[in-house]
Amino acid sequence: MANPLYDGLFGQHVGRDTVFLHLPDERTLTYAAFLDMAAQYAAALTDMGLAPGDRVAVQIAKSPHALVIYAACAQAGLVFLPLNTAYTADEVAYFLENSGARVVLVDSGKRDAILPIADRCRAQLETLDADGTGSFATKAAGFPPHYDTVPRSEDDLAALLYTSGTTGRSKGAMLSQKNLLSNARALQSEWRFTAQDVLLHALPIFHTHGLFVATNITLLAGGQMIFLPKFSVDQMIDALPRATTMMGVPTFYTRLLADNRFDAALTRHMRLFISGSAPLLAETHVQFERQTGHRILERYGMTETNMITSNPYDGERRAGTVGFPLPDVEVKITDSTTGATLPRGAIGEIEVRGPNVFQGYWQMPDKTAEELRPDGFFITGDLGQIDADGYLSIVGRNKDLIISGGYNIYPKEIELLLDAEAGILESAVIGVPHPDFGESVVGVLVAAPGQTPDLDAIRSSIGTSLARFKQPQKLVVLPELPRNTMGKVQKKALREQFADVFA
Ligand code: MCA
Ligand code: AMP
Repeated sequence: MANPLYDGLFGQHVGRDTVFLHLPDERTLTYAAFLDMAAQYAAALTDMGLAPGDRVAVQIAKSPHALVIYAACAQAGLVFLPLNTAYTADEVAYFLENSGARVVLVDSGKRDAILPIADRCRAQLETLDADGTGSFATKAAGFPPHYDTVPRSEDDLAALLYTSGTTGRSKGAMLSQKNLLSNARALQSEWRFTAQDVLLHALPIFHTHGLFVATNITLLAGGQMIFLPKFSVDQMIDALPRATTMMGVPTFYTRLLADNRFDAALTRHMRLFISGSAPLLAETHVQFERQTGHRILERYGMTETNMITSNPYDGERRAGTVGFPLPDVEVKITDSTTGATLPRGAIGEIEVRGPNVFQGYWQMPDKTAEELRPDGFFITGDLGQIDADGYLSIVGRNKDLIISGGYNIYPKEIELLLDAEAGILESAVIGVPHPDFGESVVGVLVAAPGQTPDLDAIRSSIGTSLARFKQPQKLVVLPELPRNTMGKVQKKALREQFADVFA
């Protein structure tokens, strides 16, 4: 029996001496070196007592080694669970408890903070640093670079990716081998990725965008990546002449456009620029074409579904739209209340079905049932409209979600913390327009009777448990929150009131 994901992505379909990663300082990593290391890592994980289906939580800086762990998990039939490096120890504790991860890999700098949590959760902790050193690397170095790939079926779990929720509790999206592989194949073909492509990669690799969309497609094509540790305008401009394609969130593109070195001459040789994870303003699309002569290809996806739609490679890339459903993916627009399918042109809930759609939320059957219909359609929580030519536009959200610089932030999680602070009666967290991040977080507070909240103390208190990117960039105090006749907080009114705070 085979292992579809490992065979599909990492099978020996590329010359072993082909370069896979271009790293800073002109270093390179070949496919052979990458796969040999993956075999050693897989052997080390198996030696630690892990069996197929066990979860491996990973919170390490972006590096080739973080990708090697992903490959090793695929080869050993383990479930890869990547975590945002910005998450605090409190946040990591939840993911370890909820997932029952048997191993957690962290940078050595995080070891002391995470070790007590790992012990409590009975997870084995090992360190792995960006330079490839650490206790796990030492262990792995003791194994030969050969490992008998563990057989798996396409419905077996490949990854568990946590997405925040409207209740404030994160949910683990269970992604099967088929989910990942079918989507990578569809995108590779739609976007024409080949072994000649060199993808400029500056995204984090703990989310779908940088991990599955960018990396899986490159692996399938046998292409190369210029692998930057993080986004920096200078490094991007320096690397662009050696790339053929680039993927990014809208913030990448607005930052590049603000630099006058980013012009038609610098990008003339580029084949494709792709944007996603957050809305690309139509004006950014237009400015991009004016400044470079390229039309950005915008696509739409979610953690639970991988990619759903894409603007066409050939044909019109229509600004303000996310294009057409990918092959084998069905999209319909429904009435949020009744679930009935709406006619073309109507605005409603976007629902999606296909081999890309996840298996459900880890050990949360009720949450799964709320969002995944028995007939296989997943309710995205995004509001959309399909035009006469079949292009989908995302016109709003039916979920209380903020997207800041491509990161999702669920207000409930922050409101629960703010409500618990001294001197606070209640709070409402909203997203308002931000010139760099698209949206940014504002916390609106109401003081408990007779109290004057200490905003600095509140900031530092929530800072211990909440990743920095989720923390409100602004806290304001109001006498009361606007409510409708049913008593529900009117966030729309608050968003209007504070629309200009970051202008
Ligand atoms: C960093 N900071 C942020 C963000 N990023 N604050 C709000 N929103 C953010 N996105 C804060 C830091 O905590 C820090 O705060 C300060 O900004 C500067 O930090 P630094 O690390 O230098 O930030 P940066 O390098 O400028 O990062 C901005 C960024 C990055 C490049 C836009 O956030 C990024 O790479 N975003 C991509 C996210 C992504 O891959 N999303 C895909 C999700 P302080 O100075 O106060 O300490 S997958 C997905 O959505 C679906 C499936 C899809 O369709 O793709
Ligand atoms: P995540 O939970 O990180 O997977 O984020 C998924 C959400 O990102 C979707 O439900 C959308 O709201 C949003 N998203 C992704 N791509 C786009 C896009 N091209 N335009 C607008 N929103 C997008």
